[in-house]
Amino acid sequence: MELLTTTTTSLAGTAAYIALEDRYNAHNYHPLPVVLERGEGVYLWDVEGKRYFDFLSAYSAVNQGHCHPRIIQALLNQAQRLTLTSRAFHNNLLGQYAEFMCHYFGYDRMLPMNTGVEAVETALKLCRKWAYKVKGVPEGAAKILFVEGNFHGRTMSVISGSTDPGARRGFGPYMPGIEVIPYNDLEALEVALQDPDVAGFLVEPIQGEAGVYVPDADYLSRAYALCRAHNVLFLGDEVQTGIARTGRLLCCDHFGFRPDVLILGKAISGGVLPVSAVLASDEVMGTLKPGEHGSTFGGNPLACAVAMEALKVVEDENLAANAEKLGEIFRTRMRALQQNRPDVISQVRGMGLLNAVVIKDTEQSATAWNICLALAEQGLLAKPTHGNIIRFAPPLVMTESQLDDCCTLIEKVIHLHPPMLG
Ligand code: IF1
Repeated sequence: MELLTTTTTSLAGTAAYIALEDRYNAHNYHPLPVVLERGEGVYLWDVEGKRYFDFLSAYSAVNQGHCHPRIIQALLNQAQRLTLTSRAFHNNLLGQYAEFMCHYFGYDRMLPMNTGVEAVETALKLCRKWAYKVKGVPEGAAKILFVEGNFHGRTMSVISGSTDPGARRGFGPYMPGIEVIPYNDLEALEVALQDPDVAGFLVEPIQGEAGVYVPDADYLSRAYALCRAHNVLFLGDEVQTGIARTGRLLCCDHFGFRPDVLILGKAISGGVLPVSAVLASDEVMGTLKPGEHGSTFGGNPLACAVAMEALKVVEDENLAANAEKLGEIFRTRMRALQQNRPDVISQVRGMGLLNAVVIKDTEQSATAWNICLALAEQGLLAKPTHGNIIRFAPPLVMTESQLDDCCTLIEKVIHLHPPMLG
């Protein structure tokens, strides 16, 4: 592994791109100072031709690897035929896609949307409709449980249930009918479920943005059983944990159940274009009548073609099994590194190839950020979340040899880190 260094000339190129974005784009992110222009498989190249291993995968949207040839070919073929009709008319792919999705994930019906948060909003609306038309909750009184530390997107409804000040502050007034309970706490859930107006329980199987928090082994299955016992819909947000990321097709598969309402996004399309979906039973999906919900691009032929190919790739290339195998190797290497440098690393956690290394510092410290800068210098891209937690989530097509090289890079950067006191 040759040591990759940023030459002085690249600063001019990179800096110019960053300056242009800084001048004209909203400052709603704080990216690493890297300007990317090409991706292929597990690799990204910046504008100076420097190559990186991608350990963020666009927040788990590029599970199949960047620009997967089969997915790109599906995009190109369909793009030259028909991209969008709106749902005012039928198109020849939506029925095939809906059938494919229902068989692939094991549900009666699918509702196609575009972004992950639109799918979450769709699930919330379905849950309320179901509450009034099936469960018998008085109109306007339905409650939906969220958990502390959640992340479900950036719209007003979901930030109304957020406990992250940065995601929520200054956007009031908030959506009513949302109750937040502690995560990974069955007692708190059981108490909340005593309220007959509770219609749904929204949860990520693993909390990604919060810092890859994996709940107790029996939390999700027992939470599901409690929801069933109280006639409450379990709304599983698998936007980030789904599509083989955690070592099974769905993270809930590790725990032996399927959510009443399954929420998917990101890697459904392999990161090629925004595709999301909600899957549920006839009873739940049947509460929606024509004209009550939709979107301009939801279920467009281009998305249908791309998503079917992207999901076939997941199956054909055994990406879940690969994620399971490589995830074990990664956590073993990182835990050995933690033993070696307990002053720098306080914890390693995750499932499959959704992992986090917690840096032994405060959320406000720049240590994790500086480690990510050093990793970028070495040709590996990762980014901290909530200050001191570095998320490591490469595309699921990574080989064992590539993962070995990446672990060596991470070990090198941590070993070079000065001793941390305290
Ligand atoms: C950002 C991370 C954040 C999600 C889950 C729904 C959505 C997401 C579990 C909404 C989106 C993205 C959004 C992006 C950064 C990234 C993210 F966790 F993946 F890292 F923010 F938490 N449910 N996650 O993770 O999907 O509407 O974005 O398609 O907003 O900063 P979306």
